[in-house]
Amino acid sequence: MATFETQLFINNEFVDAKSGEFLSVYNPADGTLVSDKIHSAGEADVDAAVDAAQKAFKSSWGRMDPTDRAKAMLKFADLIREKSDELGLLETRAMGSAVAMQSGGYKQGADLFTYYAGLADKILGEAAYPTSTGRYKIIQKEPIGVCAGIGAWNVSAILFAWKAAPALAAGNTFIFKPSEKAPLGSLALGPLIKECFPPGTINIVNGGGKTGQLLASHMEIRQIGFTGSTATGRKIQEYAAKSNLKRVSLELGGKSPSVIFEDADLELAVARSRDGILANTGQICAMASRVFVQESIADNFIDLLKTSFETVSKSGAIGDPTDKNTQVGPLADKAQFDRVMEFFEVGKKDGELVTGGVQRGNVGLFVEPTIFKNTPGHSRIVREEVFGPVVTVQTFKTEEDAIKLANDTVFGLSACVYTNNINRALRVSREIEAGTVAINDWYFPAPDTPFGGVKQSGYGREGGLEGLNEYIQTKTIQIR
Ligand code: TXE
Repeated sequence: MATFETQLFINNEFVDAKSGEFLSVYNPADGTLVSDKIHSAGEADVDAAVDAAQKAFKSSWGRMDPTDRAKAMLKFADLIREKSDELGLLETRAMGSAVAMQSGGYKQGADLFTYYAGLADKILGEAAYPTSTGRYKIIQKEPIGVCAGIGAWNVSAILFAWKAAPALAAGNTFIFKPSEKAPLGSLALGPLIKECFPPGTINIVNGGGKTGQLLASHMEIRQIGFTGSTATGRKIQEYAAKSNLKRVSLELGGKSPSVIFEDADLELAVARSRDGILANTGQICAMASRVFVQESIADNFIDLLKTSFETVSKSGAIGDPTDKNTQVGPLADKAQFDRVMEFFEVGKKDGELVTGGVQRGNVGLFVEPTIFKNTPGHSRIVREEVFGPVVTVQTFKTEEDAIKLANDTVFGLSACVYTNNINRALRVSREIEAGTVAINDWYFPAPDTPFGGVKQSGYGREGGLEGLNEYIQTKTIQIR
């Protein structure tokens, strides 16, 4: 395995953390230490990153012609695309998900830079004709300044690009803190950043919650985009409120429903449910972890899903995540593994185990794909995000019941609806409280459309034109 970067990337250079603190990363596939020398940013380091980003905003990137900004972003996108396999492997090594998934994440990250590069020179304002007051009005769209992003560990590339690409397209500069569980891929972007952007345009600071708090509380950071748990999202909002009231966008957890009607194509519903549940070992925020199936087809559906999980389990698709053919790797780290194991016990106590519910083998943090049925709505396994290859299946009688069950959650990130009746599909999509809905499929975000949640899944949107608006502020100028 090639070597990897461990320092902070500030002002286009790799530098030691002044804090003198380090993080450790273990490979969840076999428990070996990847590194205990990942530099962790303290206050002076975060200040240095903000200072570099501030200078780039005031002198280089922030003043650059938008067409040139677009060219730099397109070059960056191409470099990421070229290196996506290598970058994906670094993610896999730290957090264990299948390399095909993580390389795909970098390809989508590259696509996000391509998409937002196309918008960089199309950010236009408006003007209003003179009125009786004789005032001519200009509505100007401006960048905000230094923006920051804090990422979770599940698909770092997309979480980074969702924030950095629109921020840069609008002329802002950026600081990213990857998760302490998966810093290697983000750090490997350093040389690519240096090749494309003026110093200070994108800075990468590693660290855990303390570093995240420093960013969210910083007086000179004007916007922060966060992906992670709801508990941490609340804190980010609090830090912003207690510091400089910086703008905040939050993409938090989910407990997304999948509603399967008796008129659905059953084989398709089973196959797409399986793929959505097992992708990234179930560690995807939009994953539909609460399945609701119409009573008349419930037994049949559960049997088929069980068979399809067991087929995956026996097929060799679960295993060494660095193998390109592996579909399911281990869970990200010991904390995530313990969390999933705890939920297995909750499911067994409150419901009925259909398949899985145990660790897989005794090397690494692997678990078997798991289904529970007859879990009551009040059970923690139905209410809380597990973030593993685990689903609960409940039944419903009518469309009305299905909608009620689907909305019986504090979250609202995503939903799936399986039916061959387009009127029903659209009716149910309208009633479901979620930021995204997939019909006859599992939901995976695309660069050109907004992604984000309602209720306690957060606010703000990433991707698409709406994603750009998070990084733009409006100024009205009147001329008399
Ligand atoms: O998340 P955290 P964790 C859910 C999922 C998972 C659980 C815990 O259910 O099991 O959250 O995961 C940074 N101030 N999701 O512990 O703690 C932290 O360093 C500022 C769903 O990894 O929220 C990391 O960079 N930052 C989710 C990021 O926040 C802080 C994806 C996320 O960490 C901080 C991940 C603080 N006080 C987990 N404390 C999704 N939406 O996809 C931590 N951080």
